[in-house]
Amino acid sequence: MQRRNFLKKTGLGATGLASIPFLSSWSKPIGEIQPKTIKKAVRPIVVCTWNFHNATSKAWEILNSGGNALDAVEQGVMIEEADVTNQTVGKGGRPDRDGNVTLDACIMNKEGNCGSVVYLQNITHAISVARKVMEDTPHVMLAGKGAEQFAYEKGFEKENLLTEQSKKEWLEWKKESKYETIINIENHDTIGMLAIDESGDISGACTTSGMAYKVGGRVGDSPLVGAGLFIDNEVGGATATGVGEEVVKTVGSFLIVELMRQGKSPQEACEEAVNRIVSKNKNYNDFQIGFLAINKNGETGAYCIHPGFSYSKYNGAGQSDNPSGSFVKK
Ligand code: SD4
Repeated sequence: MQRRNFLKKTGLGATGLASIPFLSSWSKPIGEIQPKTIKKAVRPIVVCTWNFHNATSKAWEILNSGGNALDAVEQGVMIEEADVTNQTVGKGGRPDRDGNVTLDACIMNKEGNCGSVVYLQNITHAISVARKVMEDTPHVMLAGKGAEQFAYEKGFEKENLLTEQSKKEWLEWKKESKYETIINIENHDTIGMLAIDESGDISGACTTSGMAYKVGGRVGDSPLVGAGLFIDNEVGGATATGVGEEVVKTVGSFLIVELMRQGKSPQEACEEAVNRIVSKNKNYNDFQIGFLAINKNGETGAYCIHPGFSYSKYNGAGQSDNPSGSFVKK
C-alpha cells in the first residue's frame, strides 16, 4: 500500500502524524531527524546480589583478562558455593526441615541456552552441574537423584554438605520447628550474578540452598529460568533473591527483561516487578524480594520490598557496593 493510501485508510492526516513521535520523525527529511543519545556501553562488567566481593572479584579476574561472561558467572558464583560460612549457598547451606541440604541452580548463556538442577544433594558446585546439563544433554533441567547421578557420571565428587555449624542450628530450630521467612539476612543470601564480557555478550548464573528448613522437596525460584534468572543477549539480564514462591508467581526475571526490551531502564524495570508483587500480596510486609538487572549498555538497577538489599558491582572503575532502593521506606 502506498504511504498516502495508508494514511487515508487510518485517518491519519498531517496533524495526526505529527502527534505520534515515531511517525513524526519518519515524516521529516532524513537530515532533520535528531539522533537518540547513544550511551557508550560499559564493559566488561559483573554484578551480583548482595555484597559478595570475592565472587565479583573472581568473575572480574576472568572478564578483565578477556574471558567470556559464561565462565565468569560460573566461576564467580562457585566461590560462594564453596564458602561454608555462606549458609544459603552450596556447601554449608542450611538444610531442609529433615536435615538434608538440597541445592537449586541455573545458568544461562548468550545464545539463550540454559541448564538447571533442582533438589540436588551431595554436590557442592550445583552451578557447574547445571552448566553440564546445558552443554552435554539435550535437556534443560535435571532433578534430585537423576541430577546427582548425572553429576557423578560427569566426575563430580560426593560430599557431605551439612557442616557442623548448620547442623547445630538446624537441631536448635527443630526444638520448636517454627517455619518463618526471615525478611532480610544482609550479606548472606542467594547469589545471582550477571556479566557482560568484552565482546558485549551477557550470561547469568543463580545458585542457592533455598529457604532454610523448607519442606523436603521444595524448589524455589533460583533454578527456574525466567523466575530466578533470565538473560536475553539482545536486551539484558535479571536475577532475584528472597522468597522464591513470590518470584515464581510473577516470573520476575523474565518480566524485568521484557520491560527493558520495551524501553525501561534496569532500575525502572526492577521497580515495576516489585510493584507487581506488592500489588498482588497484602502480606508483603512478611517477606523480602530483591531484583537486580543489567541492560546491554551495562547500566544496572536494583529494587527490593524492604530496605536492606544491596548488590556488588565490578567494572573498569573498580568494585562497589550498591544499596538498593526499596518499596517500603525506612
Ligand atoms: C529461594 N530465592 O529458594 C531463594 C532463596 C533466597 O534468601 O533467595 N533466599 O526461594
